[in-house]
Amino acid sequence: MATNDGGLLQAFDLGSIFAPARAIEDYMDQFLDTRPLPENLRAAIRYSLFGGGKRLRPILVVRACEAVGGPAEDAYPAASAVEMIHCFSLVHDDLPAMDDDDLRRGRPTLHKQTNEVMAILAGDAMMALAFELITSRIGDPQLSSHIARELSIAANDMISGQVYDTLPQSSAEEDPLERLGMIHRHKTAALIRAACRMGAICGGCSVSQLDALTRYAEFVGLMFQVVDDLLDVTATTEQLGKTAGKDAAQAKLTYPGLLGIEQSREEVDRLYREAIAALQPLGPRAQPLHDLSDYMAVRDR
Ligand code: GRG
Repeated sequence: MATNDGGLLQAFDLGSIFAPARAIEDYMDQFLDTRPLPENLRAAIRYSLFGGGKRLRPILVVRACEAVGGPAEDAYPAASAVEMIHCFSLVHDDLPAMDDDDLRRGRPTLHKQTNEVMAILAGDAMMALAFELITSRIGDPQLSSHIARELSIAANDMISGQVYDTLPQSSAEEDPLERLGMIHRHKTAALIRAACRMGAICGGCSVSQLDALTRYAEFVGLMFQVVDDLLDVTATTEQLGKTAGKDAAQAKLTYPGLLGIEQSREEVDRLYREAIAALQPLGPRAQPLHDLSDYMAVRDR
């Protein structure tokens, strides 16, 4: 049983929600072994990919595929590719020119463990590998190009979100809450949205199923980042495995900064309820996605 202060009270079994994570790690591992890479680059990629992430995005791919009646295995290439893009973004986000962080997933960031050049190149390589994986492992050319398109659009949205966040061109009149929503929808929610859409597409979804899962993803994607903002204020560095209190230290625009902690929790609650409502048309096969939103609302790291 888990709860948060926003009034959600849900039961979920974390072990079973995340059970496919191991198979996806094996899939990435085996794919990486087939690639002719310099050994130091391979080691750097491995350090980033197998560094203890929660695997939320690949699990969303698999669970969305199952929610429309597809087999989990059909989602593994897209699930692996989205995790590679995610790891790429974390490695680059941690660089001195970006967030300048020393700690990630409870360990030194990649540029601290190796050096900046290697971290830049390992990030670049993970981006390219993600698309190589999709185009070489999804046999149906139409499906493969559809998945590559979904992921490339999301990766570009993520980059735009990082630009909105760190290199703003905004005017003083812009509503800060709207600006924050735009940053988060691009920087964080776009990849979560792509994860759900790719899973649905791999599972052979109908248009209405894709619409429902897109709506679900947009709510949980934003909710994930509001929770992330809250954790930055309320959790410890040890708990998060990354430096806590960073947003305030860098004077970042955040939900707790704009709305306060209580109202941010209410926003989590609202987004959670909208996400659950969006799942309704999918029926009982969407229960794991329901459970995942429970976890995402109350996670503590
Ligand atoms: C690589 C496409 C690309 C873009 C580079 C650096 C950058 C541009 C974008 C930053 C994107 C970013 C780091 C967004 C933050 C999203 C976020 C809260 C990530 C943490 O996700 P978790 O908690 O991490 O799922 P784990 O470690 O569990 O995998």
